Amino acid sequence: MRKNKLSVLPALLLAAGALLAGCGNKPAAGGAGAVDADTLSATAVRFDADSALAFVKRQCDFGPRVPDSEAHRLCGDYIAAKFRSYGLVVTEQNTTVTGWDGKRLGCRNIIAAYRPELADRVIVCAHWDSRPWADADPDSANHRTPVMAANDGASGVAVMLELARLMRELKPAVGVDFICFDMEDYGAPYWAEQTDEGNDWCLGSQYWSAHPHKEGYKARFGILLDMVGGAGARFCYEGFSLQYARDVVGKIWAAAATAGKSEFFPSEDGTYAQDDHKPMNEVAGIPTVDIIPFHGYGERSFGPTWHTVSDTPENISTATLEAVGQTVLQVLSEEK
Ligand code: AHN
Ligand code: ZN
Repeated sequence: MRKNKLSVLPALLLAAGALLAGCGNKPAAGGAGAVDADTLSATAVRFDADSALAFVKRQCDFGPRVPDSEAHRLCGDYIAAKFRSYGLVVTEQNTTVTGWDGKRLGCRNIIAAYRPELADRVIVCAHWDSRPWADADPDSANHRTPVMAANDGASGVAVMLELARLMRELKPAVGVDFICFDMEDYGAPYWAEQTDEGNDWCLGSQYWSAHPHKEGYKARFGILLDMVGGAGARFCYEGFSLQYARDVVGKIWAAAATAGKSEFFPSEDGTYAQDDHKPMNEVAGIPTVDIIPFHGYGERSFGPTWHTVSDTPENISTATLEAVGQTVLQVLSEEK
């Protein structure tokens, strides 16, 4: 049986309210920091999903960005240069980590700051590495083939690059740190005989959370973008996000409503994801929400292309990129 660190159980811990309501929790309506969508106006700044799609393709043109590969090095250079071209200040963290397989590998986090001089900051983040093993592919002959990671990697970075391009137009009142985490997806494949409680995933964010790029670093909250370009994606409430950052969930889903994107952001519970937001919440203490698709409980919870060789640019939807990008723009426009 394949190991899956995804909990396939319904969100039992969150069930009290859900049972009463008969369906998912609705923190946007009832949470402590609930925001009334009707009282806020939609930003006039438009997220350009064609531009974001071009950023997805550009990353994939390097090939799968697996650790310790030339594609990984060159794509990291590309991402850093692109953020700099939009006037952001780029800091890199380069360290060495040990993978589940005992390999010592270079780990490179790339942080791009919009207005680094401001004390009030918001984080937008995503992982930029590709999984070296397509171990959820329907064809077992592909299980040791790298994932192209158009959705599971490039999509989050692409949305961040497009947001960075729009910063001079949006002019948010807060500073924004775009963090590209390395080695999220180096978790042990099912054939590895190890039980590391899931600590073999999210290596870059574990490192950053224990060693932020600036002394005494603080942020109001974080938004993690994971697989934000899949066709048919619906972004439901992720369990750890509700547990650690319920008010931020309310803020984001209300912003989605203001932006007219509620079809992509239904007020429903999803599942728990062992993702980069976990160390950000638990170790760095920054309330951070995971925007991650929910395609129902089970093996294909994150969508049909997850950890398969079909995670390619042809399967990216500009409608999904736009829904997420416009929603995050809306959130940033509302921070005062
Ligand atoms: C699981 O919870 C199995 N995965 C969420 C982290 C992840 C892997 N995101 C992308 N790939
Ligand atoms: Zn993955």
